[in-house]
This record gives sequence, structure tokens and C-alpha cells, in this order.
Amino acid sequence: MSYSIIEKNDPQVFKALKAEDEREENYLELIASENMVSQAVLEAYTATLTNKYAEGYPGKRYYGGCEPSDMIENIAIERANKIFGTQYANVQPHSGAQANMAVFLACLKPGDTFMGMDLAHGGHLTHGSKVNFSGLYFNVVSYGVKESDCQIDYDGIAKKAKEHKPKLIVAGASAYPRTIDFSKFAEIAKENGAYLMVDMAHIAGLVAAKLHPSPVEYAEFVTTTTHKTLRGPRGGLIVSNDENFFKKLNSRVFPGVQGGPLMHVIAAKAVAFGEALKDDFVEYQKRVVRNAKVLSDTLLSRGLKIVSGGTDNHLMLVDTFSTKKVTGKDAQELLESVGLTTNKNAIPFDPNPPMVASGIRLGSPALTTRGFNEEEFKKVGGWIADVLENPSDENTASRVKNEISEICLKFPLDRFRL
Ligand code: DSN
Repeated sequence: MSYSIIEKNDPQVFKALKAEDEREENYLELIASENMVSQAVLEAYTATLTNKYAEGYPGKRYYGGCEPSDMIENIAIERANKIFGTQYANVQPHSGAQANMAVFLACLKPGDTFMGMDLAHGGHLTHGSKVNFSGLYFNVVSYGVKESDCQIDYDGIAKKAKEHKPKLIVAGASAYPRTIDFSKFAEIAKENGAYLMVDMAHIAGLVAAKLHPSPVEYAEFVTTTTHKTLRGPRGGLIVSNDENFFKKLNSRVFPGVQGGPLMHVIAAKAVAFGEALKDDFVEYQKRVVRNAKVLSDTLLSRGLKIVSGGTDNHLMLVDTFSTKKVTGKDAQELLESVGLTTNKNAIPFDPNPPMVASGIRLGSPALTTRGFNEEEFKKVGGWIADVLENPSDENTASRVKNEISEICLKFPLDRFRL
């Protein structure tokens, strides 16, 4: 990126911005929730629309001068609906958390009961964590995965739903590597008179490319972030086909949980949605899934344990503790020291506390954007195994670091290519 004016006027900020550019260029990004946006998305993100207040919705704003804002928001809405086959899209949520909050406020009252996946089993903060609004203001009944295979315990969910009669069931996860059966969730919700919300944040790109079943026909509410597999700017989105809630959802986003929308971010969402409607986006998502499998198979072949035995989507959870006696925290630090960015992650039934954790979460979206294919993902798997097998061997670390530097040069982050 060029920051020529900042470089001149504000060297302190320039230094930090440049450091991030260099980090993205010189490290291999394996955090499953991250991706690299195109130059077109970045351009929209820096548009003058950041100056504009546009509280309200297209055609019904509280401020003058909103015609360009209306144009851009309508384009984003239209494209989001086209991608997911919906009639309603709200592109204003600043984040996935705010999209989720708006849905909760649209169908729950404080103190109502809802069910969500336990954070410790791969769920998300906003699905009922005690320290989040979802756990602070609502009565949460958590569900999880089975100890036998670490896959979602649908029978357990059905049992809990019958017992607790939640008003809402939330499906979706932040660290779940398997296909989610939305039809089962819908069946359970229906049997118990509950609404179903699917937070598809992690898999939205796969859903868009029809590589994961869509939740739209099963859930009253579907939320997502726009920056993970969907490869847009950091932000949130709600889509729905249940017309009973369209008005309510709008009023819960604004004025319910937000004031002025971030119009420049909505512009960047519109650009990213346009990219997601192109054929090569489907090809990209196919590579994301294929590359994740290759990485998981490579690690398995090197004796590492993969939670649930593999992956159906873009991510995997590697149990570094039971096989290599390396905690997630140490694994993250070791890998970062050679140029691989990952995050420590609790594994289901984790014997270690969350800040230490027994595993790492790996994802293929960002490196697939960078141009990596099967051959490169095999190498990445090999490097991870080499480092975890020899955590205190400086020769291994230095060899892997050199090889990673070489591959970074071979695959420059060419945002214009996207
Ligand atoms: N923090 C995100 C993730 O890493 O999955 C979820 O919002």
C-alpha cells in the first residue's frame, strides 16, 4: 500500500501501517477467520463516504445529501440477496456481533432462554458466553459436541430443547470443522416452538459458492461477518426470507443497536459482494476446501491429531497437546517465530485453560487467496509438523524460517490480481 501523505505528516502512524503491510507479506496467514481483500475492496474502504452520516435506510434517512449513500446501500443489499437467495438483507451491522445482537433484540426479551453452542466446544462469544451481552441479558442453555467424535450432538440438542423450551436456537460456530446439518436444527427448533438463527460467519463464502448447505431455507435469521471466507471488509450482515421480521430487523439494527452506518464499509461490502457473484469466486472457494483437506491430511500423516479426524470446510483444529506435548499457546508462539501466523484454540473437553489451550486452529482462506495450492499446503503442513516435533531445535526452526521467507517471495501479495 502507498501511504505517502501519512508518511510525510504522521511518521508514527506510518510506521505501524507499514509494519502491518510487511507482516502480511512476510508471514503465512493461517488464522481461519482472516482473509486478504482485493485492491478494489480496499479502495472502496477508503472512499469519502466515511464522511457521511446516513442514519436510517435508503429513501428514509435522517440527513440530507444521502443520495450516493442510498445508491451504494441499495447495490450492497441487492447483491447480498442475489448471493444468498434472500429477499431481505441488512448490510449495516458494523460487525457480526452487532448483527447477532440485532437478531436477539428482534425475537427475545431480556431474561428469555436461548440455546447456543458452547464457546469451549467451538461456539462464539455472542452465542451465550457469560461475559458477553448474550450471556449477560439472556438465559443461556449451551450445547456442544460429542466426546466420542467431536461432532455436534444433535440428540443432546433435541433433549435440551425439549427440557428448556428455548425461544431461539442459535446454530453456527467459530471453530467447527464439519458440515452443519441445518435441517436437523430446524426440525428441533420447530418441534419446540423456537426460532432458528444461523450465524454462518465462518462458512459464508462456502455457502455463497454452494459448497456448504445454505441455512437460508431453514432459519428465520441468518447472520454473518463479511470478512472471513466471504473475503470482504470487516463487517456484519443479516439476511432472511421470513417477511414477518424484515421491519423488526431493520429497526433493531438501527436505532436498536447502532447509530450511523459506516457507508464506506458498506461500499466495500458492495464491491466484495460483486466479486462473490463472479465465477472465479466459486473456483476460489473450491480451492479453499481442497487446500484445507490437504493441510489436514498432511498433519494427520505426520502423527498430529486433528479434532473430529479431519475437515469438511476451510478450517481444522489441531490437538498439539495430546500428540506432541506442546500446548496451543506454545505452538502458536513457536509457529509465529518461523513465520506462520495461527491462533491457539481450545479443543473440546480441553484439559488446559483457554489462555493456554491444547490446540491451534488453522484455516486455508488467506493463503488460498495468496495463490497457494495443494503443493504449497503440503509444504505448510510439513513445516508445522517439523516445528512441533522439534520445538527446541534451532536448526529446524532456522531451516523452516528460510523456506518460509523463500515462499513468501515466490507468492507476493498481489492485491490487484484479485
Ligand atoms: N473472532 C472470530 C474468529 O476468529 O473466529 C469470530 O468472531
